[in-house]
Amino acid sequence: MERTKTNSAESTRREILSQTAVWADACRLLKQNNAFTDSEIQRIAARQILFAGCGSTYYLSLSAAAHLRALTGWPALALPSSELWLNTNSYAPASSALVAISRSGTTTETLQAIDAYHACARGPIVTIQCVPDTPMLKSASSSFVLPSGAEQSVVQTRSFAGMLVTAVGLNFKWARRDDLLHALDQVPQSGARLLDAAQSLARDWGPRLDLDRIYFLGSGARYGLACEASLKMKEMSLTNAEPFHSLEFRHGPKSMLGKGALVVGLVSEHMQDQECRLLAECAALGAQVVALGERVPTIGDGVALSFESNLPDPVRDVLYLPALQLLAYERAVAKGLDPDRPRHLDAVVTL
Ligand code: F1P
Repeated sequence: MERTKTNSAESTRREILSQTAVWADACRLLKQNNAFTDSEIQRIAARQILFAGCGSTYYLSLSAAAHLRALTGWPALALPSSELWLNTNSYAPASSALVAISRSGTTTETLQAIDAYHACARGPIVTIQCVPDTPMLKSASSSFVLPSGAEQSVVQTRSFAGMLVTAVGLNFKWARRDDLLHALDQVPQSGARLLDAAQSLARDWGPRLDLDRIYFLGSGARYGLACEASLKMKEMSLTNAEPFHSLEFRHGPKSMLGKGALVVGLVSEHMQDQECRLLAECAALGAQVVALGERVPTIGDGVALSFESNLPDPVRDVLYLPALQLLAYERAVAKGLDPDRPRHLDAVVTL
């Protein structure tokens, strides 16, 4: 399709397609930063670790907290920065550390949440961000700054993915899982190998404007990614999109299925049977199905993208993102929208 002037969208596309280099930078960054001694980790693990962010970075927090719980069994909780800022006493007292995540490092709610948490002196504050020398650093006991993740676009794509790799790597450091930290180094290469297939899937399914409602299903650490995919679809293509914990979809939302529905399954290896059974039910009720995962079957007359990374499950979550981001991008372009300039949105929310 000839890109008209309004469809320049070059920044978003460039940032999505360059993201595996940012993943590699995140892996290098993790080696430089030795977050916490054994005794500090024991103190942190004893109580709840909070992850906080806004919008995309809140959804990243959801994924990172679920990932840490699955990896270690530690109590980890994700919340919007505004909740920690304005309801500090509901969350801080039971906690032992805060991981604050912000692409810009200047979002008001996240800065206020950090100050509120610091005032409680509950434990160390770790920050993950893409812009150096921002106010977010002043209260941090440890910071992971990923400048190559910075974007011109409003919507987060490579920044989100790079910060996710960083958060996942931090979880491995806390869990003392050097084996998984080492495996994480292979992820950028696996992601680069996937980009062509992800672009092809997005070019086929993004322009399917006959599909007017989209559901993203994911469990565990993939639920936060389903939330992020849903937000990308709203921000870039102005499409009704909703995330659900996979099997929750049967409990009511299934009634929305029919010809105009697209269901995107972020299939987990350990839940594959249950999740693929659900996706098959969705196809039988008239929905189109896109299945993403390590090795996934085509369901109905939909499409499947298998990563075939042969990497351990805990390192693979970032591999879902390129296809999800490109799907929203291609749908926006097909609708004549410019993903570089999403309606009503700014790159940073300051209050
Ligand atoms: C977070 C944010 C998101 C929004 C969009 C732009 O900023 O404003 O709320 O969804 O992705 O970024 P930051 O605190 O991560 O800089």
